[in-house]
Amino acid sequence: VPGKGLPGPVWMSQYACQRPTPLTHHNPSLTEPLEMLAEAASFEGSEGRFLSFRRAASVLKALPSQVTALSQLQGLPYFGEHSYRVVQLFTGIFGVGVTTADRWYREGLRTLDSLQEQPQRLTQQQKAGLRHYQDLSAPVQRSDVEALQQVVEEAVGCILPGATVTLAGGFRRGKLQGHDMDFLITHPQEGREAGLLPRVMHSLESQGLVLYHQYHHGHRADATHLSCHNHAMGGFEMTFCIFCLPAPPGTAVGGTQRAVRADLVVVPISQFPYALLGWTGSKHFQRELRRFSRKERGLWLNSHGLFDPQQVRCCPLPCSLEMSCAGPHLPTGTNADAP
Ligand code: 8DG
Ligand code: MN
Ligand code: MN
Repeated sequence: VPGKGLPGPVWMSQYACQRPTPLTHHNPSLTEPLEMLAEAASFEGSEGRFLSFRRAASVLKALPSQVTALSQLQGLPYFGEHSYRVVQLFTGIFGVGVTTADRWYREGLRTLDSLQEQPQRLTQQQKAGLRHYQDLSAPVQRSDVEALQQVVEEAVGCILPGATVTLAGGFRRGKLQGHDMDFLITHPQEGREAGLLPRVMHSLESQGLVLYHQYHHGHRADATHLSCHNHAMGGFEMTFCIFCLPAPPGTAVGGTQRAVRADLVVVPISQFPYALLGWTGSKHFQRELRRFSRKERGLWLNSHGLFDPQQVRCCPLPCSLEMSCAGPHLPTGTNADAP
């Protein structure tokens, strides 16, 4: 029984159906914002966070008095550890998205060690991500970009003279650091770029620079098909890599090597302007640009082209890029949306 001071923690069932939920209660100033957070999480499609906020609000409604100190929340269901921190830890692993991180959390996993003990849960990509977790959590620097661009350009130039390597992603928007580097590879003659990537990767591997890479075949014939579905994943030949680079001089690990993430994408020259725009980001800017194109201009934009839906016959009928691409309406200089 609480004394004269603040009421102590109370015991409460974790099930709302086993406790009173009065219509008027003592904590609306806390439950209302929690319910707003629940609603926001729900709009974002985050069912887990929606339930956590909703349940926390419900618990507060059952309390016999107003909460005035954090200590009163101790031991209450849904006021312990929040999943956010763990989900953030897990999504920091290359190859782990929010859905996977949230599932692991719900299955009771909390640490990187606990994941390491269960390798059967992990894809090859996630294993590589976990192996290089520490290196990959340090930002990529401009000096890394220059070092990698140089070796990629050399490999590309040897295999296909005239082919070019263009930096995209956050660094093209002027960011000084990033989580990876994004390079687009093309050749001024349409079609010459086909099949280039495996040979480039083989060359880089033979130099001992590749720690991991996951090759994706392109879907060249399907460029307009992609527009119909507004694919986030492009249909280009590409690879998501982890490279081994000398650590930038002057850092704690200066002189030694470290792992860095890079995406290499091979693009036919006819789609290059759209690919450069799309891969320059930011993700938000691209989403907005595509929304603007669709809503205000009635055109579908993606990393392959700008399409007029009136002229595109959607799948399953194949259609050529030439007849449905609305043409080079876009400026090749892109807007920056650097954070
Ligand atoms: P960061 O690496 O510094 O974190 O920032 P960023 O460079 O803006 O982010 P990013 O994740 O490397 O993505 C760069 C752009 O590439 C982004 O606008 C989305 C775009 N992009 C495509 N297709 C694909 C794809 O298949 N996978 C990924 N990850 N990004 C793609 O156009
Ligand atoms: Mn990037
Ligand atoms: Mn990237």
